[in-house]
Amino acid sequence: MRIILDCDPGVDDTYALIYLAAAAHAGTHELECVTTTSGNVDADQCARNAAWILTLCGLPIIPLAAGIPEPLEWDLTTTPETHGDTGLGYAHAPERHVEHDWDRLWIDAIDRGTEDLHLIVTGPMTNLAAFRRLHPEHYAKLRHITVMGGAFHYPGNTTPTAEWNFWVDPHAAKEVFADAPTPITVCPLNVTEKMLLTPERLYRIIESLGAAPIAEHLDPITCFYFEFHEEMGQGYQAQIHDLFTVLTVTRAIQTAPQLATIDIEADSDLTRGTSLIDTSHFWDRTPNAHVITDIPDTTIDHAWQLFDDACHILSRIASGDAALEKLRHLRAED
Ligand SMILES: [Ca+2]
Repeated sequence: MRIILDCDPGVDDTYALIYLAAAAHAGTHELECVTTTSGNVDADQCARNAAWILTLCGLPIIPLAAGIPEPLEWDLTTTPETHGDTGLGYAHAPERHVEHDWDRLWIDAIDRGTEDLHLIVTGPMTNLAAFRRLHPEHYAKLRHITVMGGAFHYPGNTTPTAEWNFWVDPHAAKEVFADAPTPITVCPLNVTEKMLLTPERLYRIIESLGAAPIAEHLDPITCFYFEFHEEMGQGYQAQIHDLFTVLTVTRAIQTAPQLATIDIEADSDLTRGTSLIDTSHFWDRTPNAHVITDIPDTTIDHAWQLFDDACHILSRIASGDAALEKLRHLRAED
């Protein structure tokens, strides 16, 4: 499986990047490119953050570019109170040059074939909507798309009814779902909030990361996020939405999505970003989404174990594990 990750790191995006970096090292999945969207912080800062996280995970050469800087119609809102001033809690990525050829990276990946190509969007859907407008023929070729967003018959995390990614750029989400090239897999708050990271889990993860350079930064990155959740009355723990989303794509989390039609309110001040689901054909429209609305707790426990295994891989890479190095050389010769 080849993956494009379009993200806005972001603390929970960071965990998605760590997992995909380990999967790339292990050869189970190929990370084609990482692009960023404005959401938690602006797209350029997200790109600096993603580049730093990938470097700390031993993947400094993944093609990476910042995407569209503003939502389609609403002004950009970022969330320093949730993810810190620069998006990574108490940690700060170094300055670096940022490329902006994000759509070229997507086109190159699509031109290499779309049967095994998965686009994962863990931020607002601005880039995907822009890509539809800019490159409709390539957009139509996408076969596998998974997004983190929405809340269906479930409270929002930004307004009483809206989830953050859909709220930041509701027009982008609305536009994409109105013309989806394939039913899009949707990971809403209903399930992503269950991917709970506790301090105990974090310390186990840091131990598993061992000598991997990301290990020493994960505590300052995550503690800020713990504190935010505690201030919101949710306890000293954190919801790692984007890791859940990536784990469903790689089948580390098995799900039973529901085929449905979804739509997003874009213009209302009151219900901006609210997602609606139609499973009873009220709208008489072609289904445009596979929505995951339930997941057993045991599945979540297993998913954290798999993430822990991924962290062990990064530890082995950092320690110069000979067997993994041989595997990488063999792949390079392919
Ligand atoms: Ca995100």
